[in-house]
Amino acid sequence: MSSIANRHAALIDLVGEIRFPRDFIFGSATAAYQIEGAMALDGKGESIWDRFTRRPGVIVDGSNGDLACDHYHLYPRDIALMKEMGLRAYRFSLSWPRLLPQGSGRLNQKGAAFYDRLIDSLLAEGIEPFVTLYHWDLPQALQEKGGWYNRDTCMRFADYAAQAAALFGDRVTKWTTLNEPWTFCWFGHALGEDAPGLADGVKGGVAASHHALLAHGLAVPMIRAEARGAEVGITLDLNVTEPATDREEDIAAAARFDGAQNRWYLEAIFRGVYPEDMLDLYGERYLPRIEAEDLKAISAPIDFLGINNYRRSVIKAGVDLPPLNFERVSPPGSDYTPLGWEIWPQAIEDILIEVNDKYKPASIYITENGMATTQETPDERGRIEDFGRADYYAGYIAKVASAIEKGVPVKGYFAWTLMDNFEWALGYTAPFGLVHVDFETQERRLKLSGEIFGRIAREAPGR
Ligand code: PSG
Repeated sequence: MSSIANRHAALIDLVGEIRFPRDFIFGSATAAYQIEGAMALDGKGESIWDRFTRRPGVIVDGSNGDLACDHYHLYPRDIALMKEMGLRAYRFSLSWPRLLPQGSGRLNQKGAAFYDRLIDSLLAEGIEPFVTLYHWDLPQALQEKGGWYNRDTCMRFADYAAQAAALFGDRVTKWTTLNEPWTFCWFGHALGEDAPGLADGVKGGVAASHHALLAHGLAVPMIRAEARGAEVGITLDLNVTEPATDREEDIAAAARFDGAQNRWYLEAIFRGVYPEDMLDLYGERYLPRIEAEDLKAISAPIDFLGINNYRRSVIKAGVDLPPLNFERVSPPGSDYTPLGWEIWPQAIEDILIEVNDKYKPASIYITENGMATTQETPDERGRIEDFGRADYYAGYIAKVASAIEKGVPVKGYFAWTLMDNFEWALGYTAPFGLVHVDFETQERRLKLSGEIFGRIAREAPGR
């Protein structure tokens, strides 16, 4: 046997041992700005990503999401690919400025009609829609009024959530308010690497985070009121966080990083408090105005927690983002993706167990997990043999199964991502797809990882 055939056989053996409960749901995930294109079509308003990508030098390949995967037109092809893999659910986001071009006020009927077509086509194929309301494309009109620094954005978000729930709640039962508040608040407002491109340090990250959480909390009851039987949740990117050494200053730095990335959101949502150590650390210098009733709203009960997980965080004391003063460490001896993200499947089981032990969410979905490669081109047989990604999925999914066996109520798993797409500041240089996209021709092609993931999705539940 050739070594490729050997690797293939080893993968099939590994996949053949993965078992899930019969009702476990496998799906794929995307986000509006990363795939839709149709940037200014049919009345869509401008988003902060439309604006940000026009700044010279911020996107590594100078690209943007103007066309992306042209999913706005090619969605039937994309649904056919999900069907071919045997996926039972699809997590996608609604573009707020496609529905409400100014962020509030007049509804754009043509935008709503697009999501009607998408949702109806999914349901016709037996694929359950999981809707995310905010995957980072804030209407530019709201940014002009302060965006996530302005408490009014929280009310605008709750109104938008209510309108979306009224439009689609007759067919959609799974609703997620925000995708990864930590990422868009900190990368967009503290570091300036994502839209809206503000480099305001910790003060910016914390202010945006508080308002994003408040927006979530205000939206939860609105969605329930408009969409009968809705199940509502939020997606957080959570990483187990470990100190690089057992030196006291590294342990303290890891606790600060864990406080900023994980506990700030988890404690607020599940316990209605911000962590004491973080309030002390931030103090008046870095904290926004927090009203007495904010944390009550933020801790509105949710039906599920979405977890995005890619890696663990290994942290030592450093100089990044004072007063967090940390540095991320890449442990020697591990394998890394081309983005430098450690491949450490145990991390997904560890975070599931930790979150379940501490916060007891009613149920959990893995809403994203996956890996980037460098750009891939089909081989002479026209195939993309992305063994690295296929191994990654088999390894991580086996650890999710292990968490379930230990009692963690994980109900579904979504691969990031259905197809190669616009990877934010990395443009089109970091493909994450189960499906290859040729951006010259918009041709789609299932990769080996898509075949393997499809096999897991079809065969592992109920094995
Ligand atoms: C997730 C994890 C890290 C950075 C960024 C993200 N990390 O471990 O350093 S963003 C997240 C997002 C989605 C992206 C995807 C891959 O929700 O839109 O395309 O992950 O970066």
